[in-house]
Amino acid sequence: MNRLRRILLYLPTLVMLLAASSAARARQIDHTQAATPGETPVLPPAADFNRDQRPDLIWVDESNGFLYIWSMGGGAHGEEVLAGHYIGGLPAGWRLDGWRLVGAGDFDGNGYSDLFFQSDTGLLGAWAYREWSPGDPAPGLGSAFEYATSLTPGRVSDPNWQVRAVGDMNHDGHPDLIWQYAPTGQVAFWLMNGATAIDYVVPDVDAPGDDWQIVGTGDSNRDGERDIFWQQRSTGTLAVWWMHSTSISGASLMSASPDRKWRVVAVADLDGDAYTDLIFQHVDTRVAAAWYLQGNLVRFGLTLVPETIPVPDCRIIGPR
Ligand SMILES: [Ca+2]
Ligand SMILES: [Ca+2]
Ligand SMILES: [Ca+2]
Ligand SMILES: [Ca+2]
Repeated sequence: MNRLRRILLYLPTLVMLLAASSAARARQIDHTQAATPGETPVLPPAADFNRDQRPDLIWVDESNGFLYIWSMGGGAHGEEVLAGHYIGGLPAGWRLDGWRLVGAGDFDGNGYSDLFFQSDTGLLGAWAYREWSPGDPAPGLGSAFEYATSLTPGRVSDPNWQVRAVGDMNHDGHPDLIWQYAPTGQVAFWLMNGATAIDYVVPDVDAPGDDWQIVGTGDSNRDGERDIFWQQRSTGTLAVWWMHSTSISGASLMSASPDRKWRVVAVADLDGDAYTDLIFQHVDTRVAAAWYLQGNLVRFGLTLVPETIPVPDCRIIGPR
């Protein structure tokens, strides 16, 4: 890589750092804003299979591709698991092709959370869920797998384009795809109508480099606009892009960042204060924890209850 290109790639990181220092001053004001637990979140949970308006966390057992949820919402801050459910398994063929879950959202508009997948070869698909009925697995879940479909277009020719998060950016009720180009970190959006992409947007900002990964989307500042959360892989450093639809209106580092072994694995508003929170899992111990956010301020952190499940190949993979 030539020197100029290297400098260009790292510029956005500098911009993020500079933005962070001014945001750190603004944070003094943010401190005075108390969160309001119990207030109805502006954005509905991306994954809410039992439709209790509280977020679910999605697990995969990598040994067999089975998917499970933790229905969250217990404890003082929603850190406690209320119930766990099996929600489906990746078909063998899909597993062979290296499919991975890339996000959740109600793509067909039936009021039930659905799942989005991408394969290592660039194929794109979704699973639709419907109301649970007698005879379906997982009684008590409230949802049942209905059908799998390809998205349109059904693939990207370069699998380095990876869906990193799913969420409705442009307020039309359809969850959109948030992409990154792995080698450069370049961001792009596919605006969806159900399972069909009807437009794409590349935000007017330099690519942040391959070390900065989008780890999820949610509302960081409670303005009803969906924001984008970042983690730098090599350091664990956290950042946020505040968005207005698909335009970036601001960027900041978070007031704290974890050790790089704590990976953000899901993004959801656990305590229902309408500020989206970050869920981490430790790479080695698999312990899961949450940081409760308000803008770029990390208010406090808790380990989830239980803090993990004792199955070696299980890890949290969403929603993001
Ligand atoms: Ca649905
Ligand atoms: Ca949309
Ligand atoms: Ca926002
Ligand atoms: Ca919250």
